[in-house]
Amino acid sequence: MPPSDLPTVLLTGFDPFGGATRNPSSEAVQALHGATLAGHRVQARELPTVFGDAWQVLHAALRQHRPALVVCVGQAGGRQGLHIERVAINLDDASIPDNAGQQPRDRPIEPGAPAAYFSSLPLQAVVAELRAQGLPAEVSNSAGTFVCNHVLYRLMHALATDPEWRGTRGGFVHVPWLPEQGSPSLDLGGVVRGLRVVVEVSTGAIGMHRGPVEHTASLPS
Ligand code: PCA
Repeated sequence: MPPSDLPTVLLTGFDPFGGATRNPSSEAVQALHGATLAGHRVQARELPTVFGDAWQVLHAALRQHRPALVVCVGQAGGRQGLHIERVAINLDDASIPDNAGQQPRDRPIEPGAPAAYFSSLPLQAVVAELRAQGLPAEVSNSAGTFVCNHVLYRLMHALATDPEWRGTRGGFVHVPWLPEQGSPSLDLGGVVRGLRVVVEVSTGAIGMHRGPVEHTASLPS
């Protein structure tokens, strides 16, 4: 099968924010752009670290590529290992300005929509496989209240409510600083290896025997 006939995996990272000059999330997904992974073709995109705009770029990429799997990736300085996010909450509350100078406080993302959505990645299986391959990883119960949570919420809201995306899996991975950014850290090679595992497990290619698939229902509003 020529590569263009393969189902697509969409990976996104963010541009540097908060005065940083690098963001490992974007560098790692770009390293996988064009790869064939677990029978899927990888498309990578950089999202701006900007409330609203980040979702516009992701939504356009969804419409262009119609992926079977979407994994958004962001940097979470101070965290150790790969954090596979379980949930996004319906709240923007920024402790620093985004890259457009916006700093929403205590603001719902989608007024009237559910309080939260769960990721539809097989969280426990992903973490088990990452650890089996020597990479530090855990399930995280908070993606924060900055742009990463905003993007995960809007992604999962779209996947849950728009019949166009029925059957598409989505989720979010936070990655640590690079060694030159601070400690704890993970080098770029480790992040890239980790994302490959996330895709392989989430597409069912490996490791599903290691843990249950999480259910995907949203919480009641
Ligand atoms: N991390 C931020 C936004 C962009 C990024 O890489 C976050 O955790 O919200």
